[in-house]
Amino acid sequence: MNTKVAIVVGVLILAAAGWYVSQEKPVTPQVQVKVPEGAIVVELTKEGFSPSELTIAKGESVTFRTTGTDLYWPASNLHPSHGIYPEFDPLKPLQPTEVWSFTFDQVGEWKYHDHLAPYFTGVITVTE
Ligand SMILES: [Cu+2]
Repeated sequence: MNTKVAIVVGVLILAAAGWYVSQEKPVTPQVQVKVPEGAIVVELTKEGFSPSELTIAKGESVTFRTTGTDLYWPASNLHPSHGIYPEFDPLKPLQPTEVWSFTFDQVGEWKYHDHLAPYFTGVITVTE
């Protein structure tokens, strides 16, 4: 192998490494900043969740957002462990600019609250 070939191979390896490093890593799909089109939305307002009672079909998603400027955190009862439907929990506070969508694949009557203001409560009924 002559020097020219060695240089070309070296440059190609560096280019490939650079490309690999520059690839965007996948972001957590849970948290979005925009409400998906056609989404079923529950809004946290000054008065609490709206609507506070909602019935959906199994497999449908609900997108939570807030009208306020504080962090919020919709999550399954019971507070503080969220053990009744543990997946129904973003596991961290949401920025007021963030929305969070959750797909309900279990039939039932799922009570929830704002983990940061647990006096705000709601219930989502999931039917077959
Ligand atoms: Cu909680």
